[in-house]
Amino acid sequence: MSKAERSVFAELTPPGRAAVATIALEGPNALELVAQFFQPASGAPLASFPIDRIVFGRWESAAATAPGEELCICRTSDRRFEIHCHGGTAATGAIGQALQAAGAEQLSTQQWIARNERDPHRAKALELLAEARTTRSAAILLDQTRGAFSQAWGAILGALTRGELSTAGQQVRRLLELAPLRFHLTRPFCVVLAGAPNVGKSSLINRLVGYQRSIVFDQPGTTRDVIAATTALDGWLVELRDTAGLRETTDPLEAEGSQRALRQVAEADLVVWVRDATQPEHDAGAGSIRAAKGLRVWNKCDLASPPPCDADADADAALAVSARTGAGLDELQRRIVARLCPYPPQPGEAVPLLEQHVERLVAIGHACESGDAAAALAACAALDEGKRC
Ligand SMILES: Nc1nc2c(ncn2[C@@H]2O[C@H](COP(=O)(O)OP(=O)(O)OP(=O)(O)O)[C@@H](O)[C@H]2O)c(=O)[nH]1
Ligand SMILES: [Mg+2]
Repeated sequence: MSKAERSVFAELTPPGRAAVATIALEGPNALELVAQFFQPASGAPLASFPIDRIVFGRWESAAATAPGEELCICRTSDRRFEIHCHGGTAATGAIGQALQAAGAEQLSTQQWIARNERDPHRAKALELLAEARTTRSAAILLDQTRGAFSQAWGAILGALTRGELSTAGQQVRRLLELAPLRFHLTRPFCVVLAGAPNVGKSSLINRLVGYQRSIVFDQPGTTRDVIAATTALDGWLVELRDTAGLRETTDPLEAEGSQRALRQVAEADLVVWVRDATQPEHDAGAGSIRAAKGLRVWNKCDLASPPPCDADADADAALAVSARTGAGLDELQRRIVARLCPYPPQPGEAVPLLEQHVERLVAIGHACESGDAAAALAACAALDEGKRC
């Protein structure tokens, strides 16, 4: 059989531990390929089942471990099957080996998506979906695979065609507000805990992730290096980074720890600036880095009340917490999420995933702001091109 006529297959689920894995198979001899290895439990021949019927049975091949793999198969079209087997690598590996030995070609998930999906936004969403680690990210990406972006674009084009520039501009602004999320649907936000030594940074990290990730000790200077732990806060992936306490020091090792902490502060999406309510006068001399991206926290509030007011009148009110009792921790999580993602997408809402779409949306937005309807329509048409290319 020539290469052009070969059946192809790919794993649609990501590698790794999971309850279920799915392999898709497509091609002119897909039915014969599957029928070679799969026996329906009912004993009826595979070809006798109608399209879209889920069939339970056993996969027997030389590569499969005796007595074979029990699985479900669904023939989704004349030329196409989905094979749903146990997760992990053993079952998918054995099925893949059997299909390859019988002449099918294995594709990567990306190759499979590129072959089956022409809309680049939907293709990107499918690609990211395989890497989604929270149900929230998966739900947002599923909305994108179901055409959320095409609908949003259609609404913008409709508004422009009717001469409603301000409506179109508003819709574009909302899409651009959500666009930064494209970096965080599969990759975590970076949240750094910083502050003077011994204020309870490591204790707070441990509380937030729910296990003893960082060493806690009643001596300043315990944490020397950057310690990271990934968790999900309200469905958003967040990497929490514990850092060395910041203070003036002549100890070269501690000074290096402080430098590393400051580098983390500069790179963070958000800094949680921790102070000790029992020693409100200690600010580590680092007030200058309590920048706009900082959330301010008074820890050890089980021992002392936080000072009634703070010098930074323009910043958010500092939050009182206790890593020891857990008081204020729910509110801290809520504030972290509110700062990272203040206007989360609603169910079904579009989130731009591709750089070229973001660039074109910026162009439409500029044209709308300057009242240039022709330029806005032209940029919208260019977006349509990009959407279909
Ligand atoms: N009472 C009380 N003690 C706390 C609280 N948080 C931390 N501690 C104690 O404070 C001490 C220092 O805690 P750490 O979490 O190690 O402080 P740190 O900021 O990471 O310290 P460095 O790594 O040295 O910068 C430990 O003895 C903790 O048990 C709290 O909320 N209440
Ligand atoms: Mg520490």
